[in-house]
Amino acid sequence: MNDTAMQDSETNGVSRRRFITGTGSLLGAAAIAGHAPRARADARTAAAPIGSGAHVPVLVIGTGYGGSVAALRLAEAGTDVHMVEMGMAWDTPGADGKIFANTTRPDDRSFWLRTRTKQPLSNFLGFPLDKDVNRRTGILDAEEFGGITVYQGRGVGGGSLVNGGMAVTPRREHFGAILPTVNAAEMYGTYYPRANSGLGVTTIDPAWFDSADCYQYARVGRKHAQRSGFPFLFVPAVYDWDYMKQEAAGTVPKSALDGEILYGNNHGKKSLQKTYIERIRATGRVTISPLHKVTKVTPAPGGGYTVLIDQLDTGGRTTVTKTVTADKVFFAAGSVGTSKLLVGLKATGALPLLNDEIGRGWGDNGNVMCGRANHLWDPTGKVQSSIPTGGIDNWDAGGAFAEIAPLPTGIETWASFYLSITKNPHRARFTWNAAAGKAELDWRTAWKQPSIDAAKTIFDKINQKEGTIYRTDLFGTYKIWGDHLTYHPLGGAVLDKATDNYGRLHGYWGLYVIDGALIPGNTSVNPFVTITALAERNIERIIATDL
Ligand code: FAE
Repeated sequence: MNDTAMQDSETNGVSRRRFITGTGSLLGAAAIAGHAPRARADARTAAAPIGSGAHVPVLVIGTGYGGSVAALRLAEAGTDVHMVEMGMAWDTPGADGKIFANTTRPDDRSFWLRTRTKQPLSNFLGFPLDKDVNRRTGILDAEEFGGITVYQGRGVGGGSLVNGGMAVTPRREHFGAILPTVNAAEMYGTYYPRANSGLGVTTIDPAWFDSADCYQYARVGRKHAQRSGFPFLFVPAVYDWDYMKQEAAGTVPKSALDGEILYGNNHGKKSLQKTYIERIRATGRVTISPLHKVTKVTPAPGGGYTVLIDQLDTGGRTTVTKTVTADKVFFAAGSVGTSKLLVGLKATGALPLLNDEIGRGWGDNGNVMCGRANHLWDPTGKVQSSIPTGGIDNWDAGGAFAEIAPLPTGIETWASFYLSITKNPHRARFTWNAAAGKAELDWRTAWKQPSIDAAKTIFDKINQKEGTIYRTDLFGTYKIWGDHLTYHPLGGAVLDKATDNYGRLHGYWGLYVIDGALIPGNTSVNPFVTITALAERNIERIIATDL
């Protein structure tokens, strides 16, 4: 059953006090035909999205970290909330009986409206890896701008559906550079702990790490880092370690140990669906409309805001355009989604009073990837857990924090692979191209050079010490650096610039930003814990003063 089919019959009779979501399954037809089991519907779940003409107290655009924190806390405070999500619900198995596709076997579920995959690792041993797929509203968006491809999650749960689950709190001494106008004592005393607890963040058992075959690659990474004098540290994550131990023992279906990650994890990972959104469901005050995309927000004649929403089918086509009103609107569409919406709304006169900071301060969190070719006596293992657990911290000396990442190919590669987060000073800006009717980003490919230089402070030294070389076959032919992408878009509606110090947009009462767009371009580590903690801080103040 897809939510388009259900829309007209149930829209008007829906109580806002029930949790409602469409299935949005790509392979819904197969499920109906009995070729795949349908996920058991939650008792409070019905396949009815928001109806045209509806009025809601609060509308949240997006169901990632910021949006989920806002919806949960508002609902707990007694406010009814409607969440609008352009991606699918991801609650229904496909023809293979699984909700999510495997990273090594991308299919129609894997990419957002593409006819050919665009995998972050495009090549292996020089051979291209991408393949043709049907154009569907899949889970991973590889959104291309002039100088950079920005990877983002699409669906109920946002980036938590596709990300590596690395849940890192930045070192406190770096916080002043990350969010200079936010009280660090409050963040480290209250909001980071609240976020870590809400997300279910834990660290691997070091004894198991030392013995598990699936972390041989990380132990090799640790050994090489330490032999070159770099500190290795365990990176916390949102994976159920007990489940992973059972995967290793062969007693449960495998997920992290079967290479699942980029296109979703069928087991083990505590995505937002299993944490914040599970708690959101329990409040009974929140409804969610998947496959609904907000296109316009403008002041309503009688107060509040008029919101235009396109309902999509799984081919990405608009099936109906809805108009709803909301007293308050939270932009939680992610750094790129929120920035694109806001620059468009300002430029086209829907929200002309937004200030000139809109679209500015966007950064890539200094992401750059590389691989090293190890000696034959340093194998990294056939089975690699897709959840990274270790990092190399050279931030203070070299401006780089490198995750020791897996290459879960299922074969021995003798490769060590890394995602580095670096101190890159460049910031880009979103602007509105009126002729093309779309937002553009002025990032330039050459701006990755400081990130490459920072990563080299670690890996040149390790290569020299180990007598090894960089892999040149992973990102093209004879290309060392994965400098074409980011997984960590940040900024575009920066805190205390485009908004006040709690995310209230300047120029309009009742409009808020509550996602990664608030953070000015870099968090020194992986960003979702900081996005969650900042959202916890801001929503607490907004509930106390604005509702
Ligand atoms: P996000 O989670 O992106 O949620 C925004 C939601 O809004 C999405 O579901 C969109 O589909 C939806 N949306 C956008 N526009 C609209 C619209 N117009 N109407 C309706 N809905 C809309 O935002 N971070 C870490 O900390 N650790 C990691 O290990 C890690 N690994 C990553 C791996 C990958 C492959 C990727 C792509 C990201 C990774 N990240 C990681 C980044 C992390 O997932 C990201 O910073 C957060 O998801 C951003 O949270 P937001 O709440 O800002």
